[in-house]
Amino acid sequence: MNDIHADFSARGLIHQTTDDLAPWLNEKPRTMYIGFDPTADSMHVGHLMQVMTLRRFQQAGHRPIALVGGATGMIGDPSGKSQERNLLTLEQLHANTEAIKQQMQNFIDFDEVGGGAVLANNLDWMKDFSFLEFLRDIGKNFPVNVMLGKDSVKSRLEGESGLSYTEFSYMLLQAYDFAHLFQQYGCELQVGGSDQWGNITAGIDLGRRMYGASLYGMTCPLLTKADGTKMGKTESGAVWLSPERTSPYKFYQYWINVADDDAGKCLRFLTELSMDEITALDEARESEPHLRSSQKRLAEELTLNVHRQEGLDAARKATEIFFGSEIQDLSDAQLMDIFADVPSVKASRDALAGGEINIVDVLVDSGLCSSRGDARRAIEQGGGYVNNRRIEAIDYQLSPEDLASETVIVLRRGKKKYALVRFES
Ligand code: 383
Repeated sequence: MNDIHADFSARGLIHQTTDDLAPWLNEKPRTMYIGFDPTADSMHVGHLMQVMTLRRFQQAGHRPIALVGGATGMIGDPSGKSQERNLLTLEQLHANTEAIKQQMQNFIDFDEVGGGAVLANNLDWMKDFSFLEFLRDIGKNFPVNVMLGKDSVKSRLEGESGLSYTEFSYMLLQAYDFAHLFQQYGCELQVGGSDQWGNITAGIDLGRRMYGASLYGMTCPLLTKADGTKMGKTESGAVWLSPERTSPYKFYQYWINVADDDAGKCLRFLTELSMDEITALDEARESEPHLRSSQKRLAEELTLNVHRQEGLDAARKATEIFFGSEIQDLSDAQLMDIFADVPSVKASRDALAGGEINIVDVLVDSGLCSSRGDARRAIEQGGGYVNNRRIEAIDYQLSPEDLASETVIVLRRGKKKYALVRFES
């Protein structure tokens, strides 16, 4: 068993703990859990950090439980949320739960025989609980004054939107999970982001009252940028782990563009690179920042981990294309992903098949050149490209063989100005 506590502290992964966990963790293999509510059909970068935490425990010889909150997802955790949430439909929740369970298996090995990792769903033990039973057996253990003192509740009562009885009750469900997992699996530690402290300590109290158990809690810092905003957010929303929501290329690009000030934290929190390698990268960021070796390493490592070799290859290929390498054999979807912000024009497929489309005309029609004279000069000076291949002749006629994907030809003028021509019948 590795000294996981030492590794966590070296990485800055420990925000708060209930006790000094080092001797306890180093004594023998322990069972611990982290919960994830199925609020969407994919996890995002904030979740990835915690999935990696589970994986670090597993690799150090402990037993992780990944809990997907089929029941808690029906309610919605008020922790860290300034407003009451909308309820998801049962169909949505079911689909989301299945999707997240599936994703979880890419990171944690649940097949290990005998005492291996567990994938649990709290709906399994909550669905048969009656309301009266729950109030009598669980609710009785919760002093309301203590509940009112939790940050998740206090901040809502102080804010404008208040909170419903339903969200107020959320912490009882999460607390009961911890007690239940202790009973069923001997789980003694719950981990989460710092937003989860109140729920975790609620579970520790409940475990003591119900079973006389000594339970432990640990929180990790939230993954934020140097400016205090959340890491893993773009103008168009979260950076997701599912390739349908965030393509491997976009995912890769996100990490390539991380600021120097944030790169060290990302390497520590999200990757399994050794601390030696990470400190060497820290030094390289100081001495040769222009090489962006941290960002490259981060993007490679995370894309490989989340999207496998295939996703990393696609992301690399797309990046090379963006920087000018020849484009061929892509799908429309891949092209649109790489050139999402590039203007496009429509043209006739029949005209393409008939060899009726001249390079000079299409450079003008696409808006890349202001006139036929301008287009001719661009080509003569070596600045006219089809699919990143230089076109030498001003009488070049486009043909279906020039299609880079099902329906698209990519035009370029000079170093960086792109336009897409979509051929529709
Ligand atoms: C549900 C039942 C449990 C234990 C935990 C839960 C979920 C928990 C929660 N977690 C967040 C989520 O689901 O809401 N109440 O989106 C996030 N986590 C982790 C981590 C984090 C938290 O899944 O800080 C970020 O990812 O704890 O916001 O018995």
